[in-house]
Amino acid sequence: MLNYWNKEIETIGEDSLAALQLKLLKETIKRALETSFYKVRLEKAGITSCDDIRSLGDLNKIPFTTKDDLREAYPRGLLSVPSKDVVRIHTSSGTTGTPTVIYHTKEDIDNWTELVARSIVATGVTDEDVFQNMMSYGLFTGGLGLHYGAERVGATVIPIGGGNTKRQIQLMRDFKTTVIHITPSYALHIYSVFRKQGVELLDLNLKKAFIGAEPHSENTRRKIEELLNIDAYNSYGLSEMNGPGVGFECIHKCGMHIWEDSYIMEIINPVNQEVLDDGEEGEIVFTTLRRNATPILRYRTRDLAFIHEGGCNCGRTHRRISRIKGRTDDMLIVNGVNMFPSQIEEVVMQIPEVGTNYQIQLEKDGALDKLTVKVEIYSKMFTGDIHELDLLKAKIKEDLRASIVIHPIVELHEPGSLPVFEGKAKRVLDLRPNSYKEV
Ligand code: DLL
Repeated sequence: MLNYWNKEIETIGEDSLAALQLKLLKETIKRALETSFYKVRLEKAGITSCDDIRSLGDLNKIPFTTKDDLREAYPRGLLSVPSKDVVRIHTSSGTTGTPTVIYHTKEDIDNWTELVARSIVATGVTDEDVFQNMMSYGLFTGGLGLHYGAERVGATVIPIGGGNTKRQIQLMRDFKTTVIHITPSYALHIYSVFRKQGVELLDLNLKKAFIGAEPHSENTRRKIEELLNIDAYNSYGLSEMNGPGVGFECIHKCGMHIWEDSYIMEIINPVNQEVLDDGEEGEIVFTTLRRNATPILRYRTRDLAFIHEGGCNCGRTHRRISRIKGRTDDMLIVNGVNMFPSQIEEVVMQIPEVGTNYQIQLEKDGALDKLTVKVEIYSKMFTGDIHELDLLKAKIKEDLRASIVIHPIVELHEPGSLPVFEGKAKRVLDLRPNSYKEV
C-alpha cells in the first residue's frame, strides 16, 4: 500500500503546482523586499513589488544569491520579520569564514517539520518505528530537523546525537531501534565497530537508515545496505534551505524527490549561469517558497546533480534529482585532470576486499601532483601473502586509472587505521602548497 503524509500536495498535478509556486513566489518576493539585503538587490534588478513577477518565467529577472551574499548579510540583513517572531536560529559551521544564519518563525519550523514528516513517511516509516537520531544536535540542522519530523509522524525518537559509538550500539540493542539517521561515513564505521565488539545484527532490529549530509556513491549505499542488512535512503538538504527534508528518496530509491511546493528548483550551468533542461547536469539553485523569517531567492548551492526525467512509481509528482556528484568547489585538479572525490569513492567501494574507510591525499612531487588513495581492507586479507596484496593493489590502481585517467598511488591499510569522523567526513587531504582544501 502506498503511504503519503500529505497526499494532496505530494501528488499535486503540474498546473496546480505551477499556480501554487507562482502564488508563493509572489509572497516570498514581498517578504524579501522587507529585508535590507534584498530590498537593494531586487530594486536594482527593477523589482520593486511582488506584482513585477507575473509568471514563473519572470524568475529569471531575479538575481542569484550566493554563499558570499549570505555572509555579507550576516547577521540581520536577511531577516524579514520582527525579532520577536523568531523562535530559532541555525547557523552554518563557519569553518571557512563568517557564518551564515537562518532565522525561523514558529510557522517556518512547522513547515520544515511537515517536509521531514513527508520525507520519512515516503520511506515507509510509521508511528511503530523507533528512530535513533545519530546526527549532531545544535546549530547543525541534521539533529533537530529530523527529530521534529520523526516526532510528528509519531515514531519513538532517541535523540542521542552524533558520536559515542558504544552507547549508540547499546541503545540500538536495548530499545530495538528500527531506523537510524547517520552520515554514510559513520554508518560504515559503525559496522566496523560491530565486528570488533562481536555485535550480531540478529540481536538488533535495524531496518532502515537515512544517510545524507555528505556526498556518497551508489556503491557506498549498497555496501551500507549489505553490511547492516537494511535499506538505506539518500537524504539531501542544506542549512540555507532549512536543512534535511529538501530532497529524500522514496521506497523506490530512484533519485530524491525535491518538495517543489516549498522550493523552486533550477539546474544551471555553473560557468555561464544558463538554466538547463531536465536530464542535464549542473548546479542546483533553490528559491524558498514557504519561509517567512529568511526568504532566499535563487540560491546557488554549488551542488552538482541533474533532474530525472519521467514520473516515479510511488505516485509523488515532485521531480527527483540524481545523487549529488559533489560540489563545484570540491573538484580536484590533479596534473591538469579534473575529478571529483565521488568518482574515486565509486571505484574503491565496489571492490569486495575494500573495507569501510578510505582517504585521498594530494601532495607535490617536484612540479607534479601526487595522488595517493589510501584504503582500509578487511583483516582477513592480511594473511602474510604479499603477492595477494600486490595483486589487490594493482587491481585497485587499474580500476581507478580506468575511471579517473591518472595513475594514483594506492596504499592498503588495516581496518581502523584511517581517521574516523562522526559527523561529515573529511576524505581529501590536500597538502599541496597554496591549497586550503580539506574537503
Ligand atoms: O548537511 C543538512 C543535512 C543534514 C542534510 C542531515 C541531510 C541530512 P549543511 O551542513 O548546510 O546541511 O550542508 C549542506 O551538504 O550543500 C551538500 O553539499 C551536502 N549534502 C547534504 N546532503 C547530501 C547528500 C546539511 N545526501 C551540504 N548527498 C549540501 C550529497 C549532501 N551531499
